[in-house]
Amino acid sequence: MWKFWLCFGAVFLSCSGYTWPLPDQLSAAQQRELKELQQDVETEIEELCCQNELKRCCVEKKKSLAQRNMEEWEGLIDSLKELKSTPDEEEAIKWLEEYNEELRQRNVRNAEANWAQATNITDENAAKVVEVTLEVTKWSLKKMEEAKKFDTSGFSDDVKRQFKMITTSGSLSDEDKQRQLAEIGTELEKIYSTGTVCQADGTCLKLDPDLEGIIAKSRDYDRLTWAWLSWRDAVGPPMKDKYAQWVALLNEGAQENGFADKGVLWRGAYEMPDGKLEEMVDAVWEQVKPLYTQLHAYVRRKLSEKYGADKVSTTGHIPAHLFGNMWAQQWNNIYDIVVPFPDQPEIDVSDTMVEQGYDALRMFKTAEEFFKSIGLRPMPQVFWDKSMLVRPADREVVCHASAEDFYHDSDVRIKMCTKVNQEDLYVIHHEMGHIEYFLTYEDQKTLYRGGANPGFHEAVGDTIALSVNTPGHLKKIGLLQNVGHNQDFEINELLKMALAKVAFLPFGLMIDKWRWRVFSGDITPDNYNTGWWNLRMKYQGIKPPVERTNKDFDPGAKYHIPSGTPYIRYFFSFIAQFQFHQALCKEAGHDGPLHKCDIYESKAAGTKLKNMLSMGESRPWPEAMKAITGQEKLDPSAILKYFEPLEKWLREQNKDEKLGWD
Ligand code: KAF
Ligand code: ZN
Repeated sequence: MWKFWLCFGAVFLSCSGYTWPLPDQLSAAQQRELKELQQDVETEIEELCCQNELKRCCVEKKKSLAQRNMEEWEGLIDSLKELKSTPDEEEAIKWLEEYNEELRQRNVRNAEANWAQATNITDENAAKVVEVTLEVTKWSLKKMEEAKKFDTSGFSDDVKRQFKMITTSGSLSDEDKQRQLAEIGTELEKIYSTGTVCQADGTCLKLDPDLEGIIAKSRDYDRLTWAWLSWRDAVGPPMKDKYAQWVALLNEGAQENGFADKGVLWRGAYEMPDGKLEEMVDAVWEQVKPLYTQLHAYVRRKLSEKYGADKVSTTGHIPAHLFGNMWAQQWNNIYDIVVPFPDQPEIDVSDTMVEQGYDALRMFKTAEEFFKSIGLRPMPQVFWDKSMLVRPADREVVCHASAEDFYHDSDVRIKMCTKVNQEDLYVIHHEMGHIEYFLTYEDQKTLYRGGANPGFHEAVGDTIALSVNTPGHLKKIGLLQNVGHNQDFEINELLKMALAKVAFLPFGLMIDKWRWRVFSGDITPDNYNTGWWNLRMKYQGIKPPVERTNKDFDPGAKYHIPSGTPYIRYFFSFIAQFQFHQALCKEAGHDGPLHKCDIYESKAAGTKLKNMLSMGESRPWPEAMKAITGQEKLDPSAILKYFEPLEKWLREQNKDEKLGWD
C-alpha cells in the first residue's frame, strides 16, 4: 500500500517519492493533519540523510527513521479514526475551505488596488481603493452572518479559532457610512503623502527627502524650528476635522458589533483580555524607563552644550526638533553631537556607502544576501520586477516604506523611496523581514497568513538588522575598515544603538496611548493636541519648540495617524527583537556580549527563526514566542542585558545630573 525509496549510494541518491497511505474515510481536516506530519517527516529525513551525508550509512539511518515514523503514522491514523468529527464540523470545515480561498482571491484584488494608489496617487486610483474596500466589507458582513449560524462549541480549537477571526468585526452596517469612512481614510493619507512646504524663494519641499533631510543634517536652531513647524502646519490643520469624523465612524462600527470602542478591537489583535495589553506594556516600560532616563539626561546635557542653556535647559524637557528626526522617535542622526569618544574609529557607514557607489538595488541585494545566508528565501523574481525601490519622478506616491503580500504565486513587493545611507539600509532589512514572513507562511490558510501578532511582523527584519549593524558585520561586508577593540569603542557602538532603540521606546508607547484615549472618548477633538503633548512630555521628556494650541493637529504629522496604522506593535517589536536576537545568537553558538553577536551564515539560527515564522497567525503569540525563545512572555531582560555596559557608563556620566524632567 505504501512505498518509499531510500538513498542508494552516493551517486544515485534520491530523496523524493516518499508516499504515505492516506485513508479516504478521514475528514478533510484529519487528512490535512496527516499530510502536515508527512511533510515534517520528509523534511527530517532529507535533512538527516540526503543533504548532509552522501554516504552509504545514510541508507540504514533512513530505514530506521522511516520505520519509527511509520509506526507513529499508523498509530495516529487509528486514533484519528476513533476521533471522527461530527457531521456539523465536517460541514464547517468545508465552509472554511471555501471561505479561505475566496478570502485569498479578495485579498489579491485589495492588495492590487492599494498598491496602485500607493505607487500612483490619483483620484481614480483612490476611487478604486474605496470600491474594493466597500466590496470587502459587504462580503465579510455576509460571511460573518453565515459563520454565526454554526454552533462552534464542540469544534476543534483550530476550527473555533478561524470562526472567531471571521466573526470579530468592527464593520458599519450602513453603506453610506462605510463609504464615508473609506473616503476619509484615503483623503487623510493623501494629505500626508502629498504635503509640501513652500519657501519664500518659491521652492517647495517635500517631507521625504527634503524636510526630513533638514531635520537630520542641519545644526541651525532656527532652520530646524522652521522645518519642524512648517511640516506640522502644512498637514495638521487640514486633517483635524476629518480625523475626528473618522474616529467617530470607526467607533460607531465597533459599537454596532458590541465593542466599547475601536481601541478594544485594535488591542484584540494580541488576544489578551482587554486591559491586559496595556498592563503588560506599562510593566515593560517601567523596567526600561531607568535606562531611557539615563540616555535622556546624557543627550540633554550634550544638546545643551551644543545649542546653549537658553535653548536647552539641563533639567527639563528637551525641545522636540533637535533629535535629527522629524518626530524625535529615533535619535541616531545626532550621533555626531553626542558621540562619547570622538577619536575612536567612525562607525557610521553612510558616507562610505556613497563613496562605494551604493544605489538602492545594491542595498536591497546586500540585505537579501544576509537573509539567504541563514537559509531564508531569496526574493522571488516578481519582487525585483514589481517593487518600487526609489521615488519615481513623474508621479505622487506614498513614500512611507511598506511591504505588501499579494496572496498568489509568491507575489510580494516593497515600496520605498530609498536614499543611500545607513538608516535606509536598516529600513530595507525591516521591510524585507515582512517579506520573509510572507514567504514563510504562504502555505498557511489565508486567515493565518499574518504575524503571530502585529509586533512579531515588525520584529523580524529588525532582529536581522541587529546583526547587520554590528561593526563586526559591517567590516565583513566592506563598509567599515577599522573596528576598535576597546571599551571606548564599545561605548560609542552601544550609544549609537541606544539612540535608535532605547530612544524609540516611549514614543512607541505613547502613540497608541493617545489613540486608545481618543477612541475611548477620554481625549476629545477639542483636546487632541493638548492630549498629544501631555503624553509626549510625560513619556519622552520632550516639548514642542514653539507654543502649540488645539487648532494645531500635530499627531497628523506622523504617518501612522492619518494612515490609521496601529502603533503599539512597534513598542512590542523593539522589546521582542532583543529576545529573538538573544535566542538566535544562542542557537548560532555565539559567546561573548550580546551586542557583538552576528548570526550571519548560521543555518541553525535561520531554522529556529523559520520554524516560528511558518506558524503565521495559526496559534496565539505566546506559543510563537516560546517556539523561538523558549518562554512565552514579552520580556525586557534581553534589551537590558544588551545595554548593560552602556547603562553603567551613563550612570557614571550622569552622576551629577538631575535625572528626569518633572
Ligand atoms: C520601526 C523600525 C525602525 C524605526 C521606526 C519604526 C517604526 C515605524 C515608523 O514610525 O517609521 N516603522 C514603519 O512605519 C515602517 C513601515 C512598516 O513596515 O512598518 C509598514 C507600515 C505600514 C505601511 C502601510 C500600511 C500599513 C502599515 N508596515 C508594513 O508594511 C506591514 C505591516 C504588517 C504586515 C506587513 C507589512
Ligand atoms: Zn514594518
